[in-house]
Amino acid sequence: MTETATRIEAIELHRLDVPLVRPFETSFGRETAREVLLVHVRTDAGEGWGECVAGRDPFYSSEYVDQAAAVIERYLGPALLREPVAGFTEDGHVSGVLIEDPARSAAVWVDDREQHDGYEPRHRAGGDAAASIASVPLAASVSSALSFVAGHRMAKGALEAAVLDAELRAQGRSMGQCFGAVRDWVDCGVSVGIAPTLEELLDEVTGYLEQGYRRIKLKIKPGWDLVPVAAVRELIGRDGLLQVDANTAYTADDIPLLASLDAFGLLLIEQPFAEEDIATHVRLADACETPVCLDESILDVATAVDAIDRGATSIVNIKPGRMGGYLQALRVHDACRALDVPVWCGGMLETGVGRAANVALAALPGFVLPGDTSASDRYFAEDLTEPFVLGTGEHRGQIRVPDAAGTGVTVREELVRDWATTEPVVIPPGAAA
Ligand code: NPQ
Ligand code: MG
Repeated sequence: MTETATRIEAIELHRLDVPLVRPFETSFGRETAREVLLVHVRTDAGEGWGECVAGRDPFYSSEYVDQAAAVIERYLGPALLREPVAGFTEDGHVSGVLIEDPARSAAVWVDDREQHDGYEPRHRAGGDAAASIASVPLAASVSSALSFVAGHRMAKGALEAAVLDAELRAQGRSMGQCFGAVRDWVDCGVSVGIAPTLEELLDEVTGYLEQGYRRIKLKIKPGWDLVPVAAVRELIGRDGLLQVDANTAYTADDIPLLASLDAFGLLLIEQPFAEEDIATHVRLADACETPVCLDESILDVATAVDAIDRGATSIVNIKPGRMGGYLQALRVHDACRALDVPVWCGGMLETGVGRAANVALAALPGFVLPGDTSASDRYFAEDLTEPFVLGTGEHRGQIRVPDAAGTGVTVREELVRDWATTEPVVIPPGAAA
């Protein structure tokens, strides 16, 4: 095995159904199982796994899992299997990789020497996306190799995550090391779905508080907002960290109602209006004290910086899958940090594969609010990897950042087989596109 991955040799897609421990209801729908798409890649230096965050239906975002699998199979996968991969010369030697930062229109040319110098992430403070990206040239080449396809960020992000896992495993480095993690444990919050009754909501929240979660996020929608928020605020007390997420369920007419949430001392209001509607988020931010936080609207570093500049968001929810991958998420983190905008790590009901990488990301210095990085058992009775569990004692309400190579977790391949809904798809090299 060589230490440097220079070529993607094979790509396999696995589709499975993982039952949820309880239904999860949001303003856009009700889930009882997670339809998971896993990408398994083989490089010349070893294998890696990535998880696609797209849901079963195009409700949270336009992307959904059948479509993600199709676009990978038809366009993205074959493009990655074509040789040579960008950034590598004919003989497979690393020649350099162009790293673009759309926020600043800057481009950094990273040469051989920088990539091979003993790279010691613990020696920098964290929050240096360019250095992180330069250290994984194969993963860094994925987004440019796939840029010929418009959109489909979640599909692209799954491929990049798998390549990143493979490349880091070959280097013997963890995601936390690569990203510039500054802590070994991260603070965990929990996202609480819309409940059938107020009583059931309070029971569920009580259970999470007993488990140690450090922050509660309530899903809201018109007709399920002021009353549940008031009740949960009363339950958890004045000092409990509480925020809400509307998943685009409101319109400009609701600005007065949303502003009345100021009475409940929320950390933030997440994405009340449509993904494309930055202007109405600006109006709400001007009309209320509670910080407005965008989720669905933030597609990359450029949209993040723009939304911040326009006053639409003063806190950013970072979801790597929604942004096309962890490397773009690092850029968003750095840009927000430079602008003094707090960020936190969102969640997409990931299995251990995606959760591991999220927890590593959440260990960066700009992640100053607890994430939706809940324990595995918040969603699944059995996870696809060793489960993530909340710590105890001083680590109550926290999850430990994996420190083994790559994601640091092992995919239980027998479960991938047992829970499969279709045969694995092997991407043939040199297909369409
Ligand atoms: C959010 N997540 O922050 C998302 C929404 C979400 C933890 O609240 C399948 C696929 C089900 C994606 C449910 C949390 C989903 C999903 C909710 C995303 O907006
Ligand atoms: Mg959200």
